[in-house]
Order: sequence, then C-alpha cells, then structure tokens
Amino acid sequence: MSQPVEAAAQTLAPPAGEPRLAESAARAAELARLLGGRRGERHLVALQDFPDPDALSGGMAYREIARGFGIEADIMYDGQISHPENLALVNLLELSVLRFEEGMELEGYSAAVFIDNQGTTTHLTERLAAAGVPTLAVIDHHDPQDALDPIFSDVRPVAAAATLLAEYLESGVLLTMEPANETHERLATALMHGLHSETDGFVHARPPEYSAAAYLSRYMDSDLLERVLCVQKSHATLRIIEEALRSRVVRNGFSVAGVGFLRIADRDAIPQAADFLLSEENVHTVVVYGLLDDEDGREVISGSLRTNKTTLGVDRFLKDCLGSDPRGRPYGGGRARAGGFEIDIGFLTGDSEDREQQRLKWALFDRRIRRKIFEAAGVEDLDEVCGADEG
Ligand SMILES: [Mn+2]
Repeated sequence: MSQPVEAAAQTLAPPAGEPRLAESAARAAELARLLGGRRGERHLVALQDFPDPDALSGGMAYREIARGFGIEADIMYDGQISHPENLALVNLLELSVLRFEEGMELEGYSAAVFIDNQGTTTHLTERLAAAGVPTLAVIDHHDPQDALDPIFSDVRPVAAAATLLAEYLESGVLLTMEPANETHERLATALMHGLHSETDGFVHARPPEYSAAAYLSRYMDSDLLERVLCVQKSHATLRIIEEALRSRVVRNGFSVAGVGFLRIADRDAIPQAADFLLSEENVHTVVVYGLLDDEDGREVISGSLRTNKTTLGVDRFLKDCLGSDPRGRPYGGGRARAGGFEIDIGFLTGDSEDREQQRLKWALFDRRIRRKIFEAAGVEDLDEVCGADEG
C-alpha cells in the first residue's frame, strides 16, 4: 500500500543535499586545522557598513567558534546599525559589536575575517590593509569578487551566509552545540533570524536554508526569536508611514510617496513605509522618499524601492530613472525586489530657518522625483500625477 508513495518520495528527494553538507563539513575541517594553529590570537570580524541580521549572526558564530580554539574575536563595522529589528537583535542577544571610530588601533589584530561580504561593502578593508592586518578568511554567499586574498575562502551561492555557518556547526567539527547552553541558544536564534530576514521570512528560502533552519530549531529559543521579530515601531516611524499613506499616488500598480523632511535618525522609516505601502491591493511596486537633514548640514534625498514584480529589474530601473551624479556615479541601485537611492541636493542645502523656502524646496524635489519615476514606469498622464504647474 505504501510502496508507490515511497517510490515517489524517493524520486522527488533532492539529490544535492548530501554533497553540499559534505562540502561544508570539509570546509569546516579545513577551518578547524587553520584555527588550531592560531591559539592566543585576536581576530577582527569585519561586517559590511550597515550590518544586517545575516552578517551579525555570522559574526557571532565565528566568535563562538574561535573561542573554542583559544582565539578572541571582535565583531566590527564602520557604519550604522539603525534598523529597529537589527538593534533589537543586538540588544536582546546581548551581542557586543564594535563600531569603528576614528583613531581606533587595528594593528593589534593578528588577522581579519570577512563574513557576509568580501571586503567590497565595508570601509574596514582599506583600514585593515593600512594597518597591515592580513586576511585570514572570507565566508560569503554573494558573487565572487576577488578583492581579497584570504588563506581560507568559502564563497558559495546559497541564500544566506547564516546557511554556511549553520552547516559548519552541524558538521560538529568546529563547535559542539549543546541544547541547554544559553550562548548556543542565542547563537542558533540569531542564525535563524539571519535566515528568516535574508529570505523574506523563508518565502525565498531554498532547500539549504530549510535544512539549516531544521538543524538550528533544535537549539534556538523561539520566545527570544519572537521578541526580536516583534519590535514595535517608534512614533516617528508611524508618523512617516502615515505621511506616506496620505501622500501616495498610485498609477499602473506603482505607488509613489514623498514624505517631506525627516531627521537622519528616522531614515529607516523610509524602507519601512515602502514595505507597508506594498501591502496595498493592486500595488506591485512602491517608491518612498524624503529629504534628510544630515548632522553636518548636508541635505540628501533618500529613497527606497520595493517591488514584488519579478520582471522589474530594480537596479536598471533606478539607474535609468534617476541617472548619475556629476562624477558619473549612479544615484540609485538595487538587487532583486529592493533598491534605494540618495541624491545630494548640493547648493540648495540650507535655509532650514526659512519655512517657506523649505516648503518650496521640498515641493520642487517632490514633483521632479515623482515625475521621473512615473515617466520610467510608463505612466501617460504625468500632468495629472505630478501637478499641471510643472513645465
Ligand atoms: Mn547575506
């Protein structure tokens, strides 16, 4: 009776599962041999400038692994952690990460390790090179970039860096995970959050992520994961989402909203507002932007694009739509389903005292950006969506 079902299950079983795990076990063994000869060293784990949960949990995993070999590791980034969910991750997991500050001495590190990046998305690369710190390892899942020359390199096209680190742990070669160990619980929770956020809540996960998640689920603390995921939004963020909702214009499935002036500290409200507007029926693509007041008086238009239209090439769309700055650098770019842009408004900066001036300035940029986006989206009646007063 069960015979045909079993036969069917066998033909459907993914054949690639085991070779991948065997490869991870081999890499883990190679890393173990390397770390075995480095007792007493201090390593720096370099994360991208805006570390996300995938990077943070990967750094955490390396630090735990290194500890077992008598190696201390500091996790560092040279930018900002501002998304509330990432801050919650750092706080709830009591994860100590260092933000690079001018004057910090990097010479004391024996080696650098790059996780979830290959040195091209962190300013630490140049600083480490200047300090003469050699690159020990690169563990990443992005396309190979060959910017570094590490002793150990594991760059494979899985959906998250956390997948690779979870597979290292599963091999048991680098660290023995124990069910009641609080540190291991936090680590498994962090890696699970990394997988979750990198795959948009497992919607874009593939077999390696599901199998890594199955392994991590044996150790993770689901209450803790729930607390990390259910971060409440700040009043400022809600106010910006409200403004986006009020000012949005929807045409041909494109929803475009300018939210006016906002503080740099509230910048992450822009992608959050974009995520929110994407949940409206019949909308497939959202662009939200606002005018940021930088600490040093610089003013920048900052925007986010979110789409669930698989045929929209986000990177191309933003580059075609917004063009480049005078030095030829594109104002915007992106990856699948998400992108962003920043336009320095240069000599129009300032006069923040003069309210009327500020209002006019915003109205000007708001109309121009909306016009460009709808133009690129192929919307016909631009006068109607952008205001007939523009020439
Ligand atoms: Mn990643």
